This record gives sequence, C-alpha cells and structure tokens, in this order.
Amino acid sequence: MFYSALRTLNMSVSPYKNKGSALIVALFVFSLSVIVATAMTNSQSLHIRRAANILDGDQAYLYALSLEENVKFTLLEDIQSKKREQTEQSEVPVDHLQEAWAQKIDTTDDATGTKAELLAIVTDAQSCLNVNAIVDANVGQEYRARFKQLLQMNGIEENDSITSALIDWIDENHDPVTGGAEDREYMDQKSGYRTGNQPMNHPSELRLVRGVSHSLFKKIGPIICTLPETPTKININTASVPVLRILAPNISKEDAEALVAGRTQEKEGGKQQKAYESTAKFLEHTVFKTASSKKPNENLLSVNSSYFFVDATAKIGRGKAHLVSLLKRDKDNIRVIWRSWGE
Ligand SMILES: [Ca+2]
Ligand SMILES: [Ca+2]
Repeated sequence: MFYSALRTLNMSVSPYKNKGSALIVALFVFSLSVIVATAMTNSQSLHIRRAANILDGDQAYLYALSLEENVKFTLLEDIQSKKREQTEQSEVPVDHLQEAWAQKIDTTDDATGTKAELLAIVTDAQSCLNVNAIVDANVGQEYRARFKQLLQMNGIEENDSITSALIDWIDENHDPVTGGAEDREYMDQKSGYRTGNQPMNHPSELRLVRGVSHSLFKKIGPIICTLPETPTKININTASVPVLRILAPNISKEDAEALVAGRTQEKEGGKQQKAYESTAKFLEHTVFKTASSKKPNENLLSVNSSYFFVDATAKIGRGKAHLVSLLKRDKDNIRVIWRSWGE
C-alpha cells in the first residue's frame, strides 16, 4: 500500500521539477565545497605567514645577539691592542669617543636571502654618575655632593630631602637617615611598596624614590647610571657637558664645553691628541685655574672605562629584536652583566 502511494506521488511530480531540485542540491554542495576550500586556504596562508613571522623573529633575535657579540669583540680587541702597545713606561690605557668601539654600527645584511637592517650603539657606562656609590664608605660623601649639585642644576633647591631618601633606598638598613625615608614612609602610601635596600639595578628605579617626579626623572635620568660595582670613576674622555658640569661646583656650561674641546688638540710635532691622557692633564686645564672651587676631586675621575652599554636593534622581514646589555670588560675578558629585551 505504501509503495503504491509512493508510485502515485512520483507520477504526480513533474520530471522538470526533479531536475531543478537536483541542480539546487548540486549548487549547494558546490558552494559548500568552495567555502570549505577557501577556509582551508586562508587557514593555510595564516599558518604560512605565522611561520614566516616566527622565522623572521628568530633571525632578528640571532642578529641582535650577533651585534652584541661584535661589540664585545671590538671592545676586547681595543683593550688587547693597548696592551700590545704597552711599554715599560706605558701610560694608563685611554678610552675615548673616537675609538672603534664608540662608532655606531648601521648596516644591512642579506646572508639569509632577506635584507636585515642592523643597528648597534655603544655607550660608555662610566660617562655618568653612578648613584649606587652614594652609600660607599669611602667616596659616598663626594657622590652625595655631586648628586645634590645635579638636583640643584635642575631647579631642585630642597635637594637634601631627595638625597637622604636615595641613601635610605640604597642602604641595606631600615633606619632612616636624617630627613630620609625607609619602608614605613612608602608603605603608608595608597599603593604601598618597600625600599630596595640594595644597589639599584636600573636608573628607572629612581622614579620610586620619594620626591623624584616624572619631570625631574626625565631631566636627571640620562645623567645617572646604576652600576653593580662601587666606587666606579667617571671617564672624563666620554662624559657629556651636563656630566662634566656636576664634577665640581661652579663649572659653567662654557667651562664644560671648553673641557670637551680640550680632549682634541694639536700636540707638539703636529700629532693630534684625541683625549686626555691622564686625569692630571685634565686638571691642568685653564678652566680649573680661574677658581679653586671648580676643581673636581681626582678620585672621581678616570681616563678609561670598564662598563659599557650596548643598544642593538635588528629588523628582518616582519621580525624585530631589540636588546640592551651592560658589559663589563676586564683586561682579558668581557662578559654580559645583564641583558634586557624589548620592542
Ligand atoms: Ca635602607
Ligand atoms: Ca637607612
């Protein structure tokens, strides 16, 4: 009975209508196939792009490390060539801004088939005021005076307060010095935090110290550094005009510019002097003859450096790597103290 009814139904359906339905089904299946195929192609393209980005990123990372390695080699070669040139009466090795290590690396490389843009800048990490020395048993007092002068040069007259807070931030005890600030003062704030009670690892830590505003930090941040060793000396052959100005009271901008100009002079016999050969030569400059108050403490000064910053960037395709490292160079060795990766 059922089959009989079905036959009756089929007979009542037009053959043209059957063909139309088949066509619609065929079109539906075809569209579905196209959608699935497109989605698969898109997904595959995305995976290929993602893989290419990862590959570019990895290559940029390795290029940045190779830039750092290149700088290490140049710095080591610099100290070893000075050692080779040493005579029995040799003078102290001198590091200055006209040497190979101080020249920017700005180049491209296509060894991998894709052009890589490479940039590395080396900065002498002893061309600044190492604030960690502010608590040093031997030179702390001198460093405090230099730090206060830095604040004063930037319009901060209440500089004792910030200096005392900085001492407490770095010293390892919890007893505040006169006018200082230990944990209790910071913990009482809305978002409380504790003092470091150890040498600073990065200049940005200064921003946490009581009284150091964002605008003040922007001014003094480039003048200071936070080296893991104290005391370190300031290299007079690489220090900038603002750094030279804080070496002693009353050094004007013009004085500091004259001191920078004094690095390069014509010597007897037509030989070009590229840097101060010794701190004694530096202190013989006419700038220091006009007023005794301008004369820096020689214990603060040096003509060479052991610490260097490397700022290296590598770009390849869609990949980019940026590193900043602190290097320490000894006579026969150079090592990375810390390395920071960023954008
Ligand atoms: Ca402390
Ligand atoms: Ca303290």
